[in-house]
Amino acid sequence: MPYQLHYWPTIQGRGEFVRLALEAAGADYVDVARLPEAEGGGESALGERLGDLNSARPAFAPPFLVDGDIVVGQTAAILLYLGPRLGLSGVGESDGLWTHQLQLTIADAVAEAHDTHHPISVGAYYEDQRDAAVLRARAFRDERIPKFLDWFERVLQCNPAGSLHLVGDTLTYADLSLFQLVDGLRYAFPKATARALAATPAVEKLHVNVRRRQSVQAYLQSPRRIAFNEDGIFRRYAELDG
Ligand SMILES: N[C@@H](CCC(=O)N[C@@H](CS)C(=O)NCC(=O)O)C(=O)O
Repeated sequence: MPYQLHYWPTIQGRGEFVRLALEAAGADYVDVARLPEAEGGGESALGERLGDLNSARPAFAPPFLVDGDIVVGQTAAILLYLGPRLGLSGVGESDGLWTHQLQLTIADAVAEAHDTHHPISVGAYYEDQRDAAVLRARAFRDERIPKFLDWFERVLQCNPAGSLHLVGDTLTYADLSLFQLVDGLRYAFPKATARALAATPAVEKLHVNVRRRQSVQAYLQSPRRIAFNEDGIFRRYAELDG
């Protein structure tokens, strides 16, 4: 039975962290909402599933993963579940826990990146909160991007198995997610991210190396990879970069 990923069909968003893990591992999965409506896909199917009153353990928001009887929501929890099954969470409990912590930190950074364009309300238009967004983005660029990337640089440099991976000496979903975080930051804040990456060479190298992996490269070049756009989490608004 293929894994079923349920996520918005037109954005990378948080679903991309799950897509990358499934793709990098060559897992059998269906991106359900991207199927035609006639085949049970589309946004309406996603909404129906979220609103299913028969579910005793409903997901709060996409992404969520269905694997037989199991339904897992929350990006970091989905990856915690998939990690050992896909061979992407290192070796043993300690590596698994560390990989999960790294993912939760990436989730923090993703939430902050989102809040640069929606600092007042998730439900209001960007244009109606642009002034606050400009202030929020400045602080994110000047303080938070360097702080997050510096911390990941330190983790890479301190890894006893070498600075090519965050955990041990093999690929984990944390490496894939850091790749995606850097990719998103580079899209949304090209100038600020270039400055931060100049001081974090191991992070930059990880980004290059993950992109070069055969399965990742094949995915990125496929129609399954949705391009960044201004409906997703990482949005390019010239007034927010600098
Ligand atoms: N903490 C959750 C956040 C999930 C989330 O915010 N999903 C967004 C799309 S990326 C959504 O559709 N949210 C709808 C809502 O919060 O009402 C996760 O990491 O999965």
